[in-house]
Amino acid sequence: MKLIYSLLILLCLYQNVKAQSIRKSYLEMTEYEKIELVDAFYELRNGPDLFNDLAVFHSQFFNFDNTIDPTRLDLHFNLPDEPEREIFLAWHRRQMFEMEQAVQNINPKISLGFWESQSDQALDSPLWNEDFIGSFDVNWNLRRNLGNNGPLPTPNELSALYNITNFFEFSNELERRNVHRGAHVWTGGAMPTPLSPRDPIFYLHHTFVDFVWHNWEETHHNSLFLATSMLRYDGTYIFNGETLPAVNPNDIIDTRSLGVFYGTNGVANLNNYIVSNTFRPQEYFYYQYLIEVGNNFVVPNESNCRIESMNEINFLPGFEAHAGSNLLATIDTNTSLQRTSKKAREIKPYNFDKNINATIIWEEDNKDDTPIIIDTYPNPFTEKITIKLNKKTNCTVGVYNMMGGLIREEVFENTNTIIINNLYGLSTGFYVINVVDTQGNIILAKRVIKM
Ligand SMILES: [Cu+2]
Repeated sequence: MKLIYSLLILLCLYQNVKAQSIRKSYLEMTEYEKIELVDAFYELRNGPDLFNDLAVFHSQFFNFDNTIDPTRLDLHFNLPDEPEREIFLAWHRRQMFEMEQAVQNINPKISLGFWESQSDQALDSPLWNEDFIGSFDVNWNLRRNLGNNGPLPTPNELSALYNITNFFEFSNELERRNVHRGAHVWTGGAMPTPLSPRDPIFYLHHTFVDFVWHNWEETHHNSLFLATSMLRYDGTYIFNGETLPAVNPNDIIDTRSLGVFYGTNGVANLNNYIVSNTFRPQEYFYYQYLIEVGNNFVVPNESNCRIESMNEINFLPGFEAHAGSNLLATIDTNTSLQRTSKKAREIKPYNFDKNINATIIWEEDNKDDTPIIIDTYPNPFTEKITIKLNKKTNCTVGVYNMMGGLIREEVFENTNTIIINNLYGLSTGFYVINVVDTQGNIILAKRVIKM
């Protein structure tokens, strides 16, 4: 066990230390971390109940039929039809952060752990132990039905995602297929319903989805949302007396913007980050294995940061701690003690209201080649409109008014860029563009606005 560091400055410790996080597989969490995470979940459930608040919000805005109210946004399945509304990955990232902050208000050392569902599929996996996530099933009346409703993803399904280069295609494939869908349907109970955030496994699953997006982005550097605001995180939502800040989804494409890092296979790299204490008076990074700090990890003057491992912390070239910064690096020897869970567990089950039975209609997992729209612009349009598809196709494009009247029809051959010109003459308002394949099936329908 060695500890190498260029600077170790011990200064004030805030009384209420709060963390940023190194997230890891729950299999890499210490017993202490697991017990404390479970306890924090019980404490949150006992009130004010963030689980219920997130679940109710998530179900209210789950997937809204926006032909009824085109101004209203929703959280899921906007792709491939309406990329300008797409916020699935960013919204759930911010949701994980909200839950993690709530957990850290209870214990600043704890972060969310993730469930790698492409490899961890046994019914007797430690994930479902009564001391861990198994504990909630009966106590919270979640009615899980492990393994009976659909498959978890295969390792190949996961690696196929990493090979996609277009962001919207990646997001769409991730959301609709088994890497995301699998854990929802496989777990059963609340998980395949819009109230899924009531089940703690939701957070271990969506932290995994977030980890997959993080890995993809680190490779492709290609994430971009057309939407600039998000429900709940639009600066108006109040939970427990606090107004949640407005978040532009494009501002959280890098997990570092939230102070979040991922450790895997025994190594956590802290890099390209400036400690700012934006969220926390002390940023606290804990990982029981090797932590390597370098490559533009900066602790500026007057900032406050704590890095803690049970084994080894390496400060590498590129790491900077400026004069006047408060940096504490420690090897933790206490948390290997097996703590007995507090479990101040007043059992407070959910009422199994009818919402919980409103099962999500998951798309069939057909691997067909239906093209998807990756961009439509401008929208609103004035003179012409361009539709970019993810692949070349033969198709007929029809422009319809809202009464269903056909206004324009054009045939396109072997193209992924559809341009419809000379639209000056249309009156302002909504129109629908249909893209029809050579068999006459509508493969895309898209609502657009004439200005
Ligand atoms: Cu969701």
